[in-house]
Amino acid sequence: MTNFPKDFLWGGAVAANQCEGAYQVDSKGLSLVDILPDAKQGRWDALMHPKAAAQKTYDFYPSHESIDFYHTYEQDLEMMAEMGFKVFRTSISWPRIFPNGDDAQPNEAGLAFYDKLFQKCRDLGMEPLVTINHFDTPLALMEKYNGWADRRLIDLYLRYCDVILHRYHKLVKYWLTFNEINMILHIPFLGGGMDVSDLSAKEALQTKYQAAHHQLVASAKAVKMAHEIDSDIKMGCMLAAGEVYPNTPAPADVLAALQANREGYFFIDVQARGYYPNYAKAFFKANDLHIEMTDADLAALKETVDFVSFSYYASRLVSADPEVAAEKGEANVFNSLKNPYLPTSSWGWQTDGVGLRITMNNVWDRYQKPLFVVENGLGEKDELTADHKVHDAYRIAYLKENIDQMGQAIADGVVCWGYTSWGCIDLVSASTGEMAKRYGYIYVDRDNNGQGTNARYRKDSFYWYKDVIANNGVTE
Ligand code: BGP
Repeated sequence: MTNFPKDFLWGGAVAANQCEGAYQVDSKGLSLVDILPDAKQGRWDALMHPKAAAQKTYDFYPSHESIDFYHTYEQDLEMMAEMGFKVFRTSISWPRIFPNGDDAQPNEAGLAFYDKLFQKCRDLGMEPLVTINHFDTPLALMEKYNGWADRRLIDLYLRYCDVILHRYHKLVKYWLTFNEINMILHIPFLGGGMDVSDLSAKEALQTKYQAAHHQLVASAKAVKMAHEIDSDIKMGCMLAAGEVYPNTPAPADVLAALQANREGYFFIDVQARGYYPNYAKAFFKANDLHIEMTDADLAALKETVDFVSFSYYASRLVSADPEVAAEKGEANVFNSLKNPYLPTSSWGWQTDGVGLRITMNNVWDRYQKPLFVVENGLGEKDELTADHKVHDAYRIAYLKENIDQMGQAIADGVVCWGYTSWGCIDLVSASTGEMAKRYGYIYVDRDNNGQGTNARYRKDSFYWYKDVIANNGVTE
């Protein structure tokens, strides 16, 4: 028995900067991630200190070449179609279209690549689901404007949107304006293309929320633009989600969890409801933040998204007690406390399928807009056997638990359009810059140092997911 509707969109997700490689091919400009150091440093460490990172030189940087999807996309998409994908999520690389972000004309070679990519998806019966900005703002916009801290990024982003929406609207129906928009508060370099490392804590907070406002206005205006270009287009927002639990039933801990959840919901409250929530205004006041917003901005925000998408990997845990809170030990960017009821992955992420059901119910209850689970999965080290197999029972167990809980959420009454598990083909990790942290159903023979044949092999999870799709979500 399946809980999933018959037109449920099953598929997988990648992002341009983590799979395409070809980082300077066909006049592509540099993006933020192109200057980060290699796997050994840990990308998030570098992201906190971009200037330090930029001073280093490396022989090989994984995302420069990645898995070379720019040249292998046809055969890779064919393997995804073999699994039965109905949807394929990827992003457009902004610096392929506007190499410097503010060029007079778009780069035709970059546009031509996505013509072919999206057409190939269509030919294989897959809906492309396209993220407009996934962690790869053109580097030149950081150097010239300090990224989204500057209001002018709104119009530059909208010019880019205007070009790609006009060009691809016949091929692409589903769009996301920004990947994990709330990440701008945690990793401002990656999320906002800006350096706040020299600022005081208060100035940094002010800058991050001002930049967030610029992204929210840009997102709302992009939604309006898309609807005007083609009324069939569905525009979504995208949150790095994961329910935050209180460490104990102490009311202070419950309140701390509520506040931590709001830090992410703040963005979606604006994008799905069309106005700033009162608690955000109270937060700005309490922290003496003065966010410049014009009447025209507030009017623009009224254009809301058609659906709400999110990534979900794990739940989180907070405490109001500063001594307990100091014990945080997770590798996750959110710095969660350790939850003794949950297993921990090799990278310290605490996996929690029930947390997906809780998150889906809460997001649905809050917005009453269709959901799309656009990232979920387990990053692990895989071993390729001599006969080119990968026995990834751990990944199957994770996905089974999460897909079953997603089905339970749908049985609870949540409306969900689809599911694209993350990194359906192995690619470079966003947080660590490694190839070794793998999520795929398809193994790619390339390591952190660029060694390997770059050949593709089907993991055990490939055949498992193919059956899940064929049986519309039955995981037995
Ligand atoms: C999300 C990003 C993705 C992706 C994923 C897994 O935050 O949207 O780009 O990489 O996390 O994270 P990681 O690659 O760090 O394991």
